[in-house]
Amino acid sequence: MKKAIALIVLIFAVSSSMQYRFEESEELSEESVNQSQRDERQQIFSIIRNDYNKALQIQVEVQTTNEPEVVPFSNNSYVIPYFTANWHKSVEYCNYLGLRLAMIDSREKEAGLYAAVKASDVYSSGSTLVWVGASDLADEGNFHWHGTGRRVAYSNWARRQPDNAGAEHCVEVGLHEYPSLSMQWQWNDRDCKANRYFVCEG
Ligand SMILES: [Ca+2]
Repeated sequence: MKKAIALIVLIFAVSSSMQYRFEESEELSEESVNQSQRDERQQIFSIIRNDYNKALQIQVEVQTTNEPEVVPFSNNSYVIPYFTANWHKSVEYCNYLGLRLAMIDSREKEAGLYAAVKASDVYSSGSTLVWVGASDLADEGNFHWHGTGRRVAYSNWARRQPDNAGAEHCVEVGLHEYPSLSMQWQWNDRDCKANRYFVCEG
């Protein structure tokens, strides 16, 4: 009986002591969260938040660059996606990239654009045509640059172009032999619904 009482007392004492230690440690931890530790926690949360945001950013970038049909070629400020689209879709896609369908406002710029096209995967020595961002959709006969709204001042039309044959309102440039039209790195007005490679610029 005495042994039993002793055991009960012992158990009580041990459990009380554990309880006390537990409470003590709780109290200690409460006390120990001083300002500097709170600041430290805040800093850690902030790092986690930043990393999370960074991770999101990386994910978005990976999603953007991993689209299988797009093999962008970058030269200076040009991006030339490796797929064809009608003129309107080309405008949209350049905008989607945060860019615009390319403008040509000088002989130098035209030479730079052709150099970029020639160095890209879309180039073929027999025929290479790309959309640029000019059209007379809004005002027949008066070509304007979509990206700036400015009238086309500099131009390099192929012979007898623009001819609005049928209904041609968008500007393709490059190298091509049509049955009745020879384009030697020159411009032609063309049906906006035709599919062409295109050049975006930053
Ligand atoms: Ca034409």
